[in-house]
This record gives sequence, C-alpha cells and structure tokens, in this order.
Amino acid sequence: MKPQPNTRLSAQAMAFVLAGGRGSRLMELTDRRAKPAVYFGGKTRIIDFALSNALNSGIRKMAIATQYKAHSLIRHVQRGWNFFRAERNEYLDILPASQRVADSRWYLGTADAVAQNIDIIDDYGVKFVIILAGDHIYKMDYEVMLQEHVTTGADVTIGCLTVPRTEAKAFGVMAVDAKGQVTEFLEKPKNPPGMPDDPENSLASMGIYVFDWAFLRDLLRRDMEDSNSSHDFGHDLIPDIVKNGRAMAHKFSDSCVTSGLETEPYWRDVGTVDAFWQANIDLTDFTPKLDLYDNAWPIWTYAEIVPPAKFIHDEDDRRGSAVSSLVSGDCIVSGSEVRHSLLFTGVRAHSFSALDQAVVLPYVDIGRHAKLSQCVIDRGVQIPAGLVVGEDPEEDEKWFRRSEGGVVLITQPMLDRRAAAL
Ligand code: ADQ
Ligand code: ADP
Repeated sequence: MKPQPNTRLSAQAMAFVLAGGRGSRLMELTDRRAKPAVYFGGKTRIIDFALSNALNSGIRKMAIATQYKAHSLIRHVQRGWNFFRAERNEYLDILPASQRVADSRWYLGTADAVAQNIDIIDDYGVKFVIILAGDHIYKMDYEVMLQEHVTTGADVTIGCLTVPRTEAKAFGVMAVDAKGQVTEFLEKPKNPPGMPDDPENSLASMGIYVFDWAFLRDLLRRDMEDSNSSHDFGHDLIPDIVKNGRAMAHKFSDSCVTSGLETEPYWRDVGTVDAFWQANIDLTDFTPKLDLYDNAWPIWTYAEIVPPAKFIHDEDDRRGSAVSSLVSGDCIVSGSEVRHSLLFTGVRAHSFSALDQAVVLPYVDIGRHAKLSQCVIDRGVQIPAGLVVGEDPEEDEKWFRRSEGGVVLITQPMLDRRAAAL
C-alpha cells in the first residue's frame, strides 16, 4: 500500500492559550496566582487541561499569553511543559503582556493578546490557529473541530455547549441555523435567549475558536486600528464575523473525549470557590463524572518526584486511613481519618485529626485533633492543633471565607490574623 501523507490538521495548527485573567471569584485562591495556575484534581493545575488537550490532539506548537500574577503559572509551565523540541519544529512560548510592542502596555483584551504577538505566530508558519482559554476543565479532541472548520469553510468555528438559560449570562450566547451557521451572537446578555427547541437551555460559546491564520491576522490588524473596539474576541471580533462573514458552531459533544466511565460530556468553569470545591470533591465519587485515569487521554503536568503516600497507625495504634479519597505522593496520613477528600502532594495529617470533604492543596500540615469539613485549604497552610472548621458557620465566617454554598476557604494570612486575635 502507498504510504499516506499525514492528513491530521493539528500538524498545521497552533494553540494560543489565553491565560491572563485573574478569576477574582476564586477569592483568596487567586490572590497570588492567576486562575489557570490554580491547582485541580490532586496533581494538576487548571491550565494543564487545555495544554493536554492540545498535546493529545496532536498540536505541537503552543503559545500562552499571561498577564495577571503570572509567576506561579510561568514557573509551572517551564518546569512541566518542557518536552517540545525546536529540532522537530515544536514550540511552546510563554508570552507575558507588555513585552512585544514599542509602547509597553498590558494586553487590552483577548484579541489584543493575540495581536501583540502576530510576528511570533507568523514565525510558527501554521495554517490554523486555535484560541483556547486556560481556565476550563474538560477533555476535547481539537482535531475534530479543525476538520469541521475545514469541511465547512468557515471564517471562524466556535466551540459551544448547552447551558441552563439561568446561567447563560456569563457566556457568549448564540443562535444557529439548521446548518450550524451562527446567526446571532450576544456576549454576556442580561436576558439570555433559550434555544427554539429547548427554551430552558441556551447555546453558549466555550470561548474556543478555530481560525485560518491568514484570516485572523487581517482581522486583528483591522481591529487594532479601530478606536471603538475593546479588542476582545467575545465583544468585538466574533459579533463582527457573525454579521459580516461566516461563523460556524461546533458542538462540544462531537469532540469531547470520554472514557467508558464518563456518561456525558464534562466541561466545568471552576470559577467560584463553590464550583472549584464541588468539581474536586466530585472526583472522589464512586463513579466520577470526570475520568482522570484514562490512559488514552492523559492530563500532563509538572510532576514532582516525591516518595509514595503513606498511611500509618500512630503510637497509640490509632488507624491512619483514607476512604473515598484521592491522595497524592508525599502525603503522610498518620492516625488521622480522611473521608471524601482530595489531598495534593505533601499533605501531612497528624493524629486525631479528621478530614471530610476537604480539598487540601500541596504541602499543608494538619495539626493534631483538627477537625475540618467542607473546606478548601490553600497551599502551604499550617493548620493549628485542634482547629474545628465546618461545624459552626458563624465561627467559620469570623476568621475564614465562607462561600454561599457553605464551603470554607482557609489561607495562611487568615490563620495568622486569627492567631494574633486569640
Ligand atoms: P470570559 O471567559 O468571561 O468569556 P474573558 O474574561 O475575556 O472572557 O476570558 C477569556 C480567557 O482569556 C480567559 O482564559 C482569561 O484568563 C483570558 N484573558 C482575559 N483577558 C486577558 C488578557 N488581557 N490577556 C490574556 N488573557 C486574557 C469568554 C467569551 C465568552 C464565552 C466564555 C466561555 O468571551 O463568549 O462564552 O469565554 O467561558
Ligand atoms: P503556587 O501557585 O505554585 O502555589 P505559591 O502560592 O507558592 O505558588 O506562590 C504564588 C506566588 O506568590 C509566587 O510568586 C510566590 O513567590 C509568591 N508568594 C508565595 N508565598 C508568598 C508570601 N507569603 N508572600 C508574598 N508572596 C508569596
């Protein structure tokens, strides 16, 4: 048989990952790091999902635009995402704002973040650019979306999913015709329209766009000159194409990756403390909605080389145990009871302590007799002996941040204030 040329479009595409937003609804979790750098799922950070999707889809050229509190994000990407080889024409570039143009300035909007790097993208020599957000949790094969983009000959192909109409005001909401062409696009409408055949749900943009680079390049050039533009994809560029060109909707359900375990497409914007906590705790379910154990679609990350997790009886023969929980390397659960919780690397839970529905970020130390439930504990926090959280809402609110949903967020500065006051 004649050898077949590589027809995968991902080989001719680059992923441009927007990772500049703060994600202020994550409260103190994003005081020192951008939302894409926030930890998720026991070993990974949020941005690893978009980057892993791109890598697993066959894309070998990526750029990440950073802006807000980018240090921790840049460190993570430099440490973990270093297997691209320029010799093989593979690149991953980190593009901080205000370094590329003569008058140093922040990226004004998402489109400006791409426009300021036009020359770098030109150097990649790609035919397609896929614009991604660095702050969503999902598994998706972008090759499927690229194929659809080429088949339909669209100016832009927009990834979309259905969301309850009550939640749609946080999204770009669109209407499509029978062929999937977008006929209307409203960025974050106050009163989102439902779909004609499903009025309780709206068709929402995932903020994922496929463009031919030549087309996007022209569009960006024109947008830069436009003083009325806010230089944002959702506000300016996409509505303009819908009106004057051809925008097609691509259904997430057609390209989402599921293992045998997942029963429906999984996509989460873990943008609030409640959503963040819930999505992490969901992973401890008997049948989780997101399968992190699918070898066919691994989520790559910076993995620290650490000793295995250890569970021990303490000197009083008290059992150290974890049930229905995810426990990462370098954790020591000693005479402590851990239930329905997720422990990141290097957590130490000491005797007589108890955790229930706790999301514990790396290198947290949990003092003796501490009893913590329904909480998120930030990296490196030292939980003092005997601290009780999750039993008395008033007491929790006094020292910590308690969300609408009753999740308590604990950071070191909060504990320091408490220690100084008591
Ligand atoms: P939002 O996510 O609200 O809506 P935005 O705040 O612009 O839009 O963020 C998009 C992505 O760009 C995020 O990953 C963010 O971190 C990043 N970002 C924001 N400003 C940036 C900047 N100046 N430089 C670099 N990166 C930046 C968008 C679309 C909606 C769509 C939702 C889906 O506008 O139409 O429905 O995404 O979540
Ligand atoms: P990560 O996101 O990797 O957990 P850290 O929380 O350790 O990162 O730190 C995020 C950023 O905040 C880094 O730039 C780090 O140097 C800085 N940082 C960490 N701890 C403190 C602190 N106590 N005071 C001020 N800055 C800090």
